Order: sequence, then C-alpha cells, then structure tokens
Amino acid sequence: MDAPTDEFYTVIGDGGGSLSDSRYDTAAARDLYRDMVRARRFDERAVALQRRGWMSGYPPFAGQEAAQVGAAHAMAEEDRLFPTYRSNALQIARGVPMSDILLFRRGRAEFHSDHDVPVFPQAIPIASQIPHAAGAGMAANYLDEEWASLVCFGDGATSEGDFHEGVNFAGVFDAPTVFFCENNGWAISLPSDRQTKSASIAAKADAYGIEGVRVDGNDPLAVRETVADALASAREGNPVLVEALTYRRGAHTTADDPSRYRDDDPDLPDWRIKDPIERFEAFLRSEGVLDDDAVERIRGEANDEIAAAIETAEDASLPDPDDLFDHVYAGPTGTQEKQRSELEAFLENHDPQELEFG
Ligand SMILES: Cc1ncc(C[n+]2csc(CCOP(=O)(O)OP(=O)(O)O)c2C)c(N)n1
Ligand SMILES: [Mg+2]
Repeated sequence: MDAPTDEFYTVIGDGGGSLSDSRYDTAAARDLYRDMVRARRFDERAVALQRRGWMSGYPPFAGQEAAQVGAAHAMAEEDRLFPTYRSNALQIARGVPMSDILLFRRGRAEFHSDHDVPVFPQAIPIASQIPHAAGAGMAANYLDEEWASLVCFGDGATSEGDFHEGVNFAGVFDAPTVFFCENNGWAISLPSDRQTKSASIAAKADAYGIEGVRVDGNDPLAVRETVADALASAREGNPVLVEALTYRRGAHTTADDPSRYRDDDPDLPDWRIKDPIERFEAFLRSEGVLDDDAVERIRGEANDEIAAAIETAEDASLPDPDDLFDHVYAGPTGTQEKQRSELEAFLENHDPQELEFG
C-alpha cells in the first residue's frame, strides 16, 4: 500500500471547494465553526489566567482548532478518546466541561464534574497513551463491542518506541483504533524534518500494514470526513493512521519562547500557518452560512461559557497536595515516602489553598 506523501485531502483548500462538495450540511458546518470559536476563546483565556499565576503552566493549541474539532465531530458517542496536553479543543468539542480542563491544570487528577464523555486522562509523557489506546481497541474486540479508540499525539511522538509498539499491536490484533497525529511542524524546538527522514508521518503506517492518510488539518470539513472514514474502517478491524497537517501558532507552552528557534515566516504553505478559524469563517461567509449577526452571537456565547467555567473552577477547592503521590506506582517507593514527609513538613508552615503558582 502506498501512503501518499505530497498529497492530502482538502475541501476548502486549493482555491476553495463548496460545502456541497463535502458530506455535511449547513447546520453541521456551523456547529464545527461554533466549537472552533469556543475552543479558541478557552485557549485565549487560559493563557491569560496562567499569566496571572492562576495555574503553573499551559500548552496553547491555537492554530490546531480545525484538526481537533473536525476529529471530535467525527467520533460516535461511545468512541474512546485518548487526549494529550494539547488536545483540549478536542475535549471541549466532545463535551468535556471547560471547568474540568481548567481544574486539571490546577492540579486535579480526576475530572471535577460527572460528565459522561468517554475520555481518558490527558497524557503528558509523550506517546505513552498510544499503546493504551491500542489496548482499549483490543478490549472492544474481546468484549464484542462496537466502539473505536481515537488517540491524539504530535509529530514528535512518532519518534517514540510507544508509537511503534502501539501501532504494531493494533495492526496485528485488528484493534479498532484511529491514530490521530496532529503534525504541527514542531516538537518544542525541533522541526518535523529533524524528527524523521520518512517522507510523511502517514507513510509510517506502511511498516505496520495499516492504512495511512494525510489531510489538510486546517480544514475542519476535510478532517471530519477523513476521521469519520478512519473510525468506520477501524470498527471493521482496520486501524488507520491519520496525519493532519497543521501548525502551532503560539508557544509550545507558556514556559516557551518560540522566537528563539523559529521564524515568524516559516517555510510552510500559507494555508497551513494561517488562522484556521479565519479561513473557515471566510469560507462559510462566502457560502452564505454565516453573517455578522451569527458570528457575533457565537462569539458572545463562547465568552459567556468560558466566564462561567472560570467561576466554577474558582469555586472548587484546590486538590490535596498529598494526591501527588497517588497512582504513580503500584505502591509507594522509598523516594516517594521521603518526598511525602518533606512536603508535609513544608505544609505545616504554608496553607496550600493560599499558595500562588507561577
Ligand atoms: C517521554 C517524554 N519525553 C520528553 C518529554 C518532553 N516533551 C514535552 S512536549 C515534547 C514535544 C512533543 O512534540 P509533539 O509530539 O510534536 O507534540 P506537540 O507538543 O507539538 O503537540 C517533549 C519532547 C515528555 N513530555 N515526555
Ligand atoms: Mg508537534
């Protein structure tokens, strides 16, 4: 099987198709746009909150909304999501409350609300979630259930052993799993062409006997179609690797300064580095799907939603510092016990609810 390298699927790119070229109607397209705006507003407010010491760090996803929201809208209700630290737009579009995501960044290990979206905790160690997702897919087979796993990761994660082990297992055991790679061009300061000599990320699927596809990751219609097809194929026992071509517009995290390692004018095509929300909005306006009133209403609702989420998060107590030591290993190690007593001694003189981050 030949994975495409310089080809990728797009609906709105290449001079622009029309909505009727896609599989989706006006309402579905407007919903995609709405979730992209909700996610962007979340991202902007989260960065601002971090800057005032509300949380210790935050990884912005601006620029990747089309990829993430497109993928979220392709998932069936019972499909399992395995996100990373950067997949917050995907979680928001899936229905995870914004306040839960904010509280995770304030140290909560578990979801605060009792939402029923089947989503695993976001992975911070790169690629560790990939074998988990393949294993979950195998579980769906054992249980004879119809759902698939969708696992998110970046271009950099494909250089980790866990990526290769996970994809290999899924291929061998026909695990219903979609490997969703957001190729945003960078792994912190390392550009994709220093990450791999492969002609594409999608090409790596070949080695494991599964299908690999490339899609315009800044076109939510194209991503939604591609991921919907990939999930359908996965549910039939054929896992798929999807490479969504996108770009991280901001810093890697709030602790990073990208001007130290990349130019403002990167060597990537315009469609990839431009704002996907502006691009999709222009498309929908030209299709008569959006006008000023609709845009204003959607933005207003997004502002209200994030404001309410921040209030909910501020009303919640901070986690017990002792939680830090739970679930790290099957049982506590000597080093952990030492760290726990050092923390206890520190907290005798400090109230954790009063501590400021940053
Ligand atoms: C196992 C592991 N090694 C190193 C790190 C440090 N680290 C955090 S993000 C990152 C780069 C990941 O790049 P990519 O997979 O492209 O995802 P992106 O951040 O671009 O979304 C690295 C090396 C980590 N979190 N986990
Ligand atoms: Mg990356």
